Amino acid sequence: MAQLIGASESSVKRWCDTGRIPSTLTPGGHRKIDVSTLLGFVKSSKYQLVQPEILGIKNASIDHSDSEVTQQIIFDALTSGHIDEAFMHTSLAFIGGQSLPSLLDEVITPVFARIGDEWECGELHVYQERIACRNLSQLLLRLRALITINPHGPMAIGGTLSGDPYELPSLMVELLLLDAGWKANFLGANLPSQSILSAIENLRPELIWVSVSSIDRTVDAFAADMADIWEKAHGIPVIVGGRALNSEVRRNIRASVFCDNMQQMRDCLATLNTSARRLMIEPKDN
Ligand code: B12
Repeated sequence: MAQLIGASESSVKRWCDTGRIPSTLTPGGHRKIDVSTLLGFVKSSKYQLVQPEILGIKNASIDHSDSEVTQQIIFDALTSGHIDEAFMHTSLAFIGGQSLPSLLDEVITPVFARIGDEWECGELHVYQERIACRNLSQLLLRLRALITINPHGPMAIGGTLSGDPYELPSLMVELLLLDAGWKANFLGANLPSQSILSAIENLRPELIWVSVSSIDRTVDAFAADMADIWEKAHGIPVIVGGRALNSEVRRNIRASVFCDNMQQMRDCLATLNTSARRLMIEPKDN
């Protein structure tokens, strides 16, 4: 670690011994630091990775500020099941200064659009798409080690409604909210609206998100579920986003705000902190 970040070995040992860097002792008495912990330390300190090749991953020294290059590497790593490599490169881009919304919108989401396109043309097997999805879920969970979690933050809950199996957007929203200081809780995909209503009652969130990638019924039936959520939310912001939100759906459902991507969500959260209750937007025909 000392060589990796250009610090002295005695400093690293001291940080371990004082608990600044969480570590464990091996039976032989060596201090052992988890890679995620190490990357989290670098992200929150003034240190940089001066010799990233020590991490032992392929192409560690590439320019991670070039989204297309990072996309290609993450695409290869995720579809071939190399989760550690995908995690390291995503972390290196994040540590290098790329914001979380930009990383999610401009690197990871295009990787999945490409996975979908290649699957559609038969260039990628279904199993590769499944592996990539599973790996991305793990990667998003592991990225939590690189952000500062506020255990006392306001509660946010969300997920997708029945008929919508898409989990990845909500995992992204959850991570983004955690990074913004919220105590975020992804309830799950494919949830009956009744279950979301129970969660609102039991968990008393201060924000609700609904991701909408696929609607398997009429817009009216979907809008009725959203109206129940809106009513139960009783003034709490309801943020809705996702690929299936075409203009007809938007016209018919109640939401505080519609977001097309993570950057818009981050902007919206910044507004909410100061004026949570002033963001309410009624459907256009009301
Ligand atoms: C993974 C995947 C699946 C997985 C999902 C697994 C899982 N556990 O999540 C499974 C296997 C379920 C699946 C199934 C199907 N899929 Co699919 N799938 C995909 C794929 C490859 C990635 C989707 C994804 O998660 N992307 C990453 C997310 C983060 O990107 P995103 O959805 O664009 O989200 C961004 C914004 O929309 C926004 N956002 C989204 N939600 C929210 C919420 C909030 C609050 C906010 C603020 C923002 C926000 O922010 C995100 C970041 O910018 C896409 C390809 C693609 N273009 O995305 C195809 C794709 C969507 N699938 C497709 C198809 C055809 C299907 C199936 C019909 C296949 C089949 N024959 O069974 C089924 C339909 C299932 C259903 N009921 O709808 C097509 C859809 C074509 C179309 N025109 O509708 C696509 C486009 C692939 C393709 N190129 O053909 N799929």
